[in-house]
Amino acid sequence: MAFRPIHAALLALALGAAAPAFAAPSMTKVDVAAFDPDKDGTIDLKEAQAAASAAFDKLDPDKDGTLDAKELQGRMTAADLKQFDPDSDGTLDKKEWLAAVAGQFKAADPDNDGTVDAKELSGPAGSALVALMR
Ligand SMILES: [Ca+2]
Ligand SMILES: [Ca+2]
Ligand SMILES: [Ca+2]
Repeated sequence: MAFRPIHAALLALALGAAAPAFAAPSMTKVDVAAFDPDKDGTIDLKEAQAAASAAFDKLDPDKDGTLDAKELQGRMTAADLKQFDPDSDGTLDKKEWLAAVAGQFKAADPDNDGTVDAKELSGPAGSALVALMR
């Protein structure tokens, strides 16, 4: 998978107001806390999918229940869109979207403990996951 992390600077600005609960000077500005409603310092799949579900609704202004390449706004490459579109209709419905999130979550969790921590979130796979959650 090759999600392109975009608008990282903008996101960092947007998240600037949320004070992190921990000191992590070397990590990316993307903050676990932004996706961590239970505040345990990590993102579990449920939290990731809840955030991604909200992102889906935000990205689907025509509310037809699917995201096309335009609505995805570069969060996913054309190749990835193809990969996560098993019915090949050129769009992602919410089920396909959440399956893509689950796949990316797994990629962002190399230690396989079922959570994405700050360090994992700051890696390339973590950044790609963020692209689906914001
Ligand atoms: Ca959590
Ligand atoms: Ca589809
Ligand atoms: Ca982990």
